[in-house]
Amino acid sequence: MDVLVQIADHLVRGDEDQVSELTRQAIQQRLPPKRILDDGLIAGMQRVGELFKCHEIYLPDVLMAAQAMNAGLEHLKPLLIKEGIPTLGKVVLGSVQGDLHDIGKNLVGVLLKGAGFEVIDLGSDVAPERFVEAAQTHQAAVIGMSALLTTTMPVMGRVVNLLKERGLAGSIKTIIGGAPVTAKFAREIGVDAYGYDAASAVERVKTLLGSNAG
Ligand code: B1M
Repeated sequence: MDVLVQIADHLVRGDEDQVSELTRQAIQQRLPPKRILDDGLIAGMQRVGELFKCHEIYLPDVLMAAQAMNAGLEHLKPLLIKEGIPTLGKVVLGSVQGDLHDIGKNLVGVLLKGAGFEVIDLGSDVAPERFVEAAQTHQAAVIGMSALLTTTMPVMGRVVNLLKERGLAGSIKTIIGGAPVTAKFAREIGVDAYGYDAASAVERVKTLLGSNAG
């Protein structure tokens, strides 16, 4: 069986050791890291989401799948980061308040670092004030926010409002993403950019900083 199909299958079963070993094998077979990520790990996690939604698996299973995903990601991270060029700018990154999902946010961080950005990762469950204060302290050009729950998406708007209240909306740019987040929602709350996936987030941040310089 194809190694990527096996990675996805073992991820669904939450088998951390197998996912780790198979990811290592896929790298040894010289499969492109992006393919291992998309067609192995992310494909498996997608299926986990579907099974969870229709109550065929439960929260502990999802947690085990997340651990298996992280085990695979550990092998891929160095390849995705490659040799980052010295910093293109600083990005403060986090999952918004109330949201503990961090796998997608971590991937965005890995690819941003790989593209040469310095990433200040605030982790998950990050309050609006923390985003804004960290961006000021680190003199970051961009705040990146991730949300996986429809209930936590409104926190993103609170960060935008806080930046406006403090007169920072022009100098600190914002980008959002996460499974339930859409370009329409991004426009509605007035962020500067929306990233559909981790790779497009990097492109958007580059554009944001390019337009900043101009
Ligand atoms: Co939860 N969960 N979860 N969960 N979980 C979802 C999100 C859900 C859709 C599952 C479902 O019902 N089908 C559902 C949300 C429903 C909704 O709001 N509409 C859900 C729920 C309900 C919950 C709980 C409430 C369950 C409960 O307790 N009853 C609970 C909430 C906890 C909390 O946050 N307060 C919960 C808990 C958990 C775990 C802790 C068990 C675990 C998270 C572990 C962790 O992250 N450390 C978990 C997981 C793993 C999932 C699913 C299965 C997978 C998420 C994931 O990691 N995907 C998820 C179902 C799904 O999304 N299919 C689900 C892989 C990841 C690479 O993709 O994060 O989308 P993603 O990131 C992508 C893009 O979205 C984008 O790039 C990434 C790479 O391409 N992106 C950005 C992400 N952030 C970005 C930021 C950017 C730009 C792009 O710019 C800054």
